[in-house]
Amino acid sequence: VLLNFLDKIKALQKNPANVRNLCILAHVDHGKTTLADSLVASNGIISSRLAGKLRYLDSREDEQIRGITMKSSAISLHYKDYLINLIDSPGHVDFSSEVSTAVRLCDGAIVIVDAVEGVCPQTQAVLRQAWLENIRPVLVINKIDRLIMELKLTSQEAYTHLQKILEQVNAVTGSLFTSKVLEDRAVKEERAEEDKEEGDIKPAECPGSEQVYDWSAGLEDSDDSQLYFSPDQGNVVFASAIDGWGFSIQQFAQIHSQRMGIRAEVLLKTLWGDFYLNAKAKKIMKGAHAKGKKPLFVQLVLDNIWSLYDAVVTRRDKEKIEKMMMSLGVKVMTRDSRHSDPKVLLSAICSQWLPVSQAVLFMVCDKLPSPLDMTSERIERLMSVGARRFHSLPLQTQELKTAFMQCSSDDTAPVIVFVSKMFMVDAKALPQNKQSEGVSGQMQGLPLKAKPEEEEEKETFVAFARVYSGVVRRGQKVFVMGPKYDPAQGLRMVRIVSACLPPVPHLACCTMDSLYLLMGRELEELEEVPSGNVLGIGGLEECVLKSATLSTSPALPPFIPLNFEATPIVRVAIEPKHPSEMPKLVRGMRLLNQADPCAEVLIQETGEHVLVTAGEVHLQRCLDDLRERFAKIEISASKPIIPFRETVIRPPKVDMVNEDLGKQQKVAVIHQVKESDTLHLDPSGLVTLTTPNRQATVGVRAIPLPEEVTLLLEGSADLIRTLEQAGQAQREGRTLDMSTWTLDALMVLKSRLEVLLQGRKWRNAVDRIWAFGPRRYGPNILLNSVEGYQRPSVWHCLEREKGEKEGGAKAEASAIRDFDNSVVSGFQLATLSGPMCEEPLMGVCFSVERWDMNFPTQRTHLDSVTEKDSNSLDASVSESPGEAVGQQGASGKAGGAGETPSQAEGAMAGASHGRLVDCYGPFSGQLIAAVKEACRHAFQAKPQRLMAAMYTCEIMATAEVLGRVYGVLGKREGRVLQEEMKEGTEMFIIKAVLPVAESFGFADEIRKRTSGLASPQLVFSHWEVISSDPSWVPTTEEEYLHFGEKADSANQALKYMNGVRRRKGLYVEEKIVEHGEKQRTLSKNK
Ligand SMILES: Nc1nc2c(ncn2[C@@H]2O[C@H](COP(=O)(O)OP(=O)(O)OP(=O)(O)O)[C@@H](O)[C@H]2O)c(=O)[nH]1
Ligand SMILES: [Mg+2]
Repeated sequence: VLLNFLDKIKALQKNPANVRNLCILAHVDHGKTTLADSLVASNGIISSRLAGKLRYLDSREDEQIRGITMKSSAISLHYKDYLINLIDSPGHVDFSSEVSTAVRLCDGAIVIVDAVEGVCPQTQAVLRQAWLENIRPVLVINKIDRLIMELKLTSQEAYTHLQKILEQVNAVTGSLFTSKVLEDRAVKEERAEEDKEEGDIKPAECPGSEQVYDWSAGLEDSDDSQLYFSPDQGNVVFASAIDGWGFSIQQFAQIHSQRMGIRAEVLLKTLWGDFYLNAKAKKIMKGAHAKGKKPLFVQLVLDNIWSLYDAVVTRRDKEKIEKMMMSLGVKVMTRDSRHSDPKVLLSAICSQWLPVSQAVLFMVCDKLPSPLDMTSERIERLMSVGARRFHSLPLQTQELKTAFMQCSSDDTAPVIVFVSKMFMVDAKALPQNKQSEGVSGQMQGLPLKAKPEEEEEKETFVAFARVYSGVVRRGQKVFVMGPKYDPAQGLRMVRIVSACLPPVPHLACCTMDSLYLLMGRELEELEEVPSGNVLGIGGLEECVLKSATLSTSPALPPFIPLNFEATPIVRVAIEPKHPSEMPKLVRGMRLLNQADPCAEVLIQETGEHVLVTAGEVHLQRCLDDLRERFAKIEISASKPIIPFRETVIRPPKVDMVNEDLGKQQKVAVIHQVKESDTLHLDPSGLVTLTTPNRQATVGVRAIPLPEEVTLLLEGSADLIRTLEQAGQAQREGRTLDMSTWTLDALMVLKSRLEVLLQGRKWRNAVDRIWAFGPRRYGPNILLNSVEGYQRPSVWHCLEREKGEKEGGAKAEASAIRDFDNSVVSGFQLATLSGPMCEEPLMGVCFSVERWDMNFPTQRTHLDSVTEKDSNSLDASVSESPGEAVGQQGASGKAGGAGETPSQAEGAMAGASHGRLVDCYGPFSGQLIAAVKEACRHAFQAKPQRLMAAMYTCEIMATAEVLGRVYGVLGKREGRVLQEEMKEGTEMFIIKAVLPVAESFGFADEIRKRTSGLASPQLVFSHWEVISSDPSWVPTTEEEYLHFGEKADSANQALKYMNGVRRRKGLYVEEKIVEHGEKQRTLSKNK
């Protein structure tokens, strides 16, 4: 049977017009895997009696136990002469990266919405993901049985309810569409502009061509009729996946047109909507609502279903059931009709009468695009990595677009494949190994690689991939394009795939050892896979980490990176139970890193192995995987490491007990900075510091950035990174070809900053921005306020991009200009880890107000230190901590970060040959250290605060448990933002924010306290200043009464800060306050 099946699938694969690559998307628990079961059962892979109970695609044990899906998995099915490559995806936020891996490989999606819960946060998220990847969705409104059995709605009420749900979903799509139209318009404008620049054909000369010139077209002209979900469009199915039924109104239109003698087309238009049947006149009329009539949908559709449930489940009326079965033409087995659970009979009847698989599969084949329908817009987007524009790619690269569009399986067509993730399978489960098993035990050593037969070699990686062009054959060699590969460069150096490549940056060559058909838990071996199909590829683990672009043509650029919605934020340190097993842990973590799209694995400077995950559930899964699959050892994980940010605020006006502070506060703060002969602090907060060799003095002041500015900087990180790259390119004499869109976005960013930074203090500030940091794009600013020091601002490269003349060539070579980069580096280090607990800074502006250089002898070789040299220094400083520590690795210790300048010193010492070497080391190093220290002290001269990472969550709960939900939230420092009744239900929706630090076990606690009624999903939202001052101690009688001697009951910030310091092995001051009043003015640091 299976062989037949396989042959059939292989034959279908060859006809891309009849291939549908699609994924199932929804909020958690809305019934994706249950629906997938029905579709799988329709192919006889599992029995239809088990459909919905088995959850076949949840192949992991923990998926079955927890009842949630944790990974995307694919299965190929046939329906009529169509091939359906179906991917089930998880709905839990923690696994949203798995959704991204699924969506990328598809052309369409089934979006499921629970009929009771309606549109939930993840529903919106997946709709947005579908939009971003340009794939077309169809809708399934599932769990309609709950409206009957749980909410006990009448058919009429249910109809109103369903209408509302449809409105909600369409509202989300509508807003996505609007923003997209606006974006499209921007692109059109860009094109029009480009054409103008090139000075080619005028509009009048090409009346027939596309209306490129009609770019004034706004929303009103855009065709959105295909866009919305509407039953009469055939893109909505109503279903109860668990009871096995589902229908679209086409089916009912057909049924009733025969029975009632009304044309099917008429019924199709009127079955959904405000129409009713006028029995006397034998006519369908409009205005059911106004006239108080039953809408057709209720009368002809819902009433049938309602009475079936009533007869079978509620009243168990044997006679009635018999009659209904007769009229529906349904026969059931006696063991079903006699079953003690009426649901068994119900689903036996329903799955014959209105089989959900037929309704869904028909809709999918009818409404979703085939691989041949790839739009040129989608292809251009896939190929336009970074800020590059498609039209600036090499011609050969642009020509590949045709290959995508043709989706040809000709031998001449270039092979184009995208791998969206790597997943691990037990080597024993691979088909080639299964066969050998039967023959003899000796054969087992043969398969795969000729490595010694070891325990560890039992698992291999398979790539989750899709062919976009050409035929993929077993044993074929392909290029592997790294994310930074530049086809222009590659084309100059290589032509064809061969084993011995010249060293092209970011390009490798790999052999596809084996090809598989993905069948859920099983894999079937294939010899070749034609264009347009989803497949598994073995043998890539050496050259593909998580995702990759493969091709036989070096002209192909890497696809744009997957769009991940979740931010990995929960980090734990991991240790083997037995220290000797460290190597196994290291190997296991490496495998985990490869197998999980969003988990990050890093080794901190302290030697700790750190795992960063998207949330608690994800963390648990990663730990289980490490224990059972990847490391196969016992491990222990630290408590989650919570990230914090450090910032300064304006001096507060009142203290902890709301008393006016007057001048005292200032004194208390300033005493944190210890003055010495090289360090001076003036009462306004300006810190001046001189290098040990006394050749340079810098004066720095820390200023809190307005909150909106911090937010804007944080949200624009990618843009700022592009700006930085452009600046870098410019300094190296190259140009980065940025798209008009990016340029415009940067101009907008600049002008928004100008608007937000108003007032005397910020005069011309935006043009004086020297750098952003940490890592050159973080949410802190270095400001050039040095009188008489001219340097180009960070926006300099924009002006040039816009075609304006460079102002006055290079800034005149001044003695201090050479050391510009040392100042920036010092700032980068200072913002990477702050003085409170070595966490990154956020929302701080360091204004350099003084920078004096005082060289003992006039240096004549000044000009020999070229721009290039200082740039290479800069690269080593900005990149190495980022790379080694990973995205959020900034929690690393100062010691680790401090290593970087010493490398930098090396580079600089080489560059500045002949410079005097004094006993304090190279001068640039001294300057970096001085700037860093000055920034730290300037920071300490201001009131300091910790910032906590915050989650938002939406909790759905019934009125009875609402109080308990608030109780749990309150205990964990959560804050309710909004509470409202979900329309048409008894449920309340509570929107709240909650510090990540207090979130562990939150979901479990809520679930327990509400007996499983409310289950929140936590999503990282933003950073928030903790209002309490960590350096505060009670001093007055009243404060003692309020907070107790040590004040630790109240000072959450201090508790967090000391927690972090302890973890990092930093000095933690344990306070013994004896005489409060005296204590207050003592230095707190030492
Ligand atoms: N009443 C009712 N329950 C359903 C229906 N479909 C699914 N369920 C139940 O809903 C729960 C979740 O179903 P799943 O199919 O695992 O949901 P899912 O969308 O795959 O969940 P995740 O993959 O974790 O996001 C299970 O307990 C199902 O039995 C339905 O049509 N009616
Ligand atoms: Mg599922």
